[in-house]
Amino acid sequence: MSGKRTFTMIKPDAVESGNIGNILQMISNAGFSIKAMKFTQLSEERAKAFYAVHAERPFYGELVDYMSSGPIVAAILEKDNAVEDFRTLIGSTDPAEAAEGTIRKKYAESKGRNAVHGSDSDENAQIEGEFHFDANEVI
Ligand code: DAT
Ligand code: MG
Repeated sequence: MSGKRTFTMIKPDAVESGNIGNILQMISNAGFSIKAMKFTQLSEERAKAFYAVHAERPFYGELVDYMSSGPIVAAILEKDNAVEDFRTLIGSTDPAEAAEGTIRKKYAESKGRNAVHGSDSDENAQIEGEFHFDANEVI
């Protein structure tokens, strides 16, 4: 049985391009409800920790610099089959490969600056949500 919650970030490129509202509208239209949300900025240390699973990848330094370069919106979302359905809504990592109508197809600039994060498993949704929110900040 798949879980009901996932974790997302609207990344610095999408905040900078003025698309917070458009992306939240797409998330709402797709049937997700917001259980926690904050406008914040990751320090370099926090970005390193969040993406520690990618520490050995060649793009890690670039990813950490980018994700700490400007404000983000972090949120916990709820819907049946949340993790899988949210990955479908955001589309492929590289917007050039993302399906029509997906958030990344519409708003991402590149594979690195790709507008949104979506958790890849129920376990990571839990871990990533707890990284950003204390229990009393979650509905
Ligand atoms: P996703 O965000 O689709 O789960 P991922 O977990 O493989 O993708 O990678 C995490 C982030 O790292 C991704 O959103 C953008 C960045 N990234 C991945 N592959 C990259 C690459 N080849 N070049 C630059 N950035 C990359
Ligand atoms: Mg991922």
